[in-house]
Amino acid sequence: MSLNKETFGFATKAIHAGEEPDFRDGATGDVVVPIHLSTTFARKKVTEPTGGYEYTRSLNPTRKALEEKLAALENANYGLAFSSGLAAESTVLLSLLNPGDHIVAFDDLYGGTKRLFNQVFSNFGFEISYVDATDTSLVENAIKPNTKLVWIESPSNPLLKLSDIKAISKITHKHGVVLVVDNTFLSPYFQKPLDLGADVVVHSSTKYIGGHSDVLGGAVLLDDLAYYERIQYHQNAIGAVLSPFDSYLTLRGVKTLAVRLEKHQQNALHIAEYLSVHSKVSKVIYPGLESHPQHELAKAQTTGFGGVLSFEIKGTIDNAKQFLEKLNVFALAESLGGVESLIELPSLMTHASVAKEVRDQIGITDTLVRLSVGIEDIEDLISDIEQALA
Ligand code: P1T
Repeated sequence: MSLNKETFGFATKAIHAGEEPDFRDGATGDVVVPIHLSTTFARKKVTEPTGGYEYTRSLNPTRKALEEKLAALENANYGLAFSSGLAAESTVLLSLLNPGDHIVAFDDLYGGTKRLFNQVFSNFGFEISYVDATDTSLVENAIKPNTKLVWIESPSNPLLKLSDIKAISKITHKHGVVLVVDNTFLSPYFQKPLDLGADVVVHSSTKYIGGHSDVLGGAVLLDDLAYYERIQYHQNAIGAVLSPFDSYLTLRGVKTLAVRLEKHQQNALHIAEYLSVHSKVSKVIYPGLESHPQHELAKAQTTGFGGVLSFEIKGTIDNAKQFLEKLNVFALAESLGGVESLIELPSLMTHASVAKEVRDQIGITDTLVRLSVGIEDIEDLISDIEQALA
């Protein structure tokens, strides 16, 4: 079977891309790509690696299948799979920047990404400015002669703020700056940043792509050959690669991305509407609600709103803690994007590494709660929230 990446639908690509059965002589025709655990690959001639494979850090058949599948899903020419989202991010930064270069970043980002920028890369001479990227003009105003990269999440973590990817990409292209979009929250099923003008997409594949909270991983997807070669070179040189077994788990998970995300979104919208009229809730943030300030942008640049929502509970941080600890179906845990519902308090958990003044300034209050809505029965999720809020 030969797969035409251009004409197949998303769900077909999620199942088949990168995993065409091998019918060569002596091959078995596996429908599912095998887990190639071998760390090294024998060759008959000194200068001729077998099938291009030498050593698993450089290239592994199971990881390659995943990289091809993820590239097909993001409409990208190239894909690379890493041992975590942060490993993917670090490798992109090390590949595309030099000390002295300046990054313009969205002020609302995953706490671990901010920690990577502020506590690690800033020590090596990288300069970082944070702006509210919901306002495209603030992004342009922050660009300086040494700016090399703009880094955004859309929707952002945990405030679900959107950036206009197409408008920002016009600005970055005008200034010769690389636009990186972290597409973790929507996955390529709901948003394709490369089609909107971004240069590089990164993912924590730990989340929706893996989908089952059992595999840590990251991915980089892009169209530009020169950038791809630089990032691939660094991926091998640094060694932050996804293992063959984790590649297999991710391949297995991503096949159901389309059906999972439809259900995540259906449940999330239901809960967002339920919370919007609850007397103990002061504010609900979900791009699928008309009350979201960027609902129209969400409709224009995405094909769905995702499964994550945040809300503010009335009262104090102790009320918020009590609520979180009373839930039975929602697990009180960091992370998102798995089939099971998770709940957390960003100020004390995922964004605890962001300074309190910064959290206050951007709106991560002590009573802001983030939900990753799973694909359980909606009645059970609502009953759980209802009893805990009561
Ligand atoms: O955890 P890791 O696979 O290294 O990915 C980091 C990362 C990158 N980008 C975004 C948008 C993320 O949300 C994350 C990880 N986030 C969580 C663990 C969390 O609970 O928000």
